[in-house]
Amino acid sequence: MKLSKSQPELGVLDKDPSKIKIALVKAKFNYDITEEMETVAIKRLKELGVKNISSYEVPGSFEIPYACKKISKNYDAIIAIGCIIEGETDHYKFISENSSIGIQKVSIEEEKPIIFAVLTVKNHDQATERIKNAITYAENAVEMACNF
Ligand code: DLZ
Repeated sequence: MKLSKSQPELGVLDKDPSKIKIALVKAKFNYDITEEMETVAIKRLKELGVKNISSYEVPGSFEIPYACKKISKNYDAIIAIGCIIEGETDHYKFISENSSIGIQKVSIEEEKPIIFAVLTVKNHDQATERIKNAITYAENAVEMACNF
């Protein structure tokens, strides 16, 4: 079976990736997943020629928008990394809603690309399967930082 790729390859970039500054804001909650996503994203950023990479940690995905707002002026793009796993209560709903809406709000307000690398999944296996998505998130950050 031929698998279709959901996204085309990285296109033409208007700026040299070695000149851009990228920050990663990573939630520590579900650390085994988010730490691995950070490693994968940084590896891909370096492959694409990004030299200036900074990392920040926050307790959970709920805190990501605030941290992004505080640091946004210093970077060309931010990758917001989190992992929200559905639990037995409604807590995950409030965290995922506020994290996603908050990240988009800060992105528009600050006119700064913030890549939504927050996984919202039903269980740990689903999260593990999606760690590799961090490759695409790194590419998205470079494309947005270089072209906008
Ligand atoms: C409290 C909480 C819960 C239950 N689940 C998650 C989760 O699955 N993923 C995540 O990133 N954070 C979770 N948190 C922590 C909240 O994001 C936040 O850090 C706390 O509610 C403190 O504000």
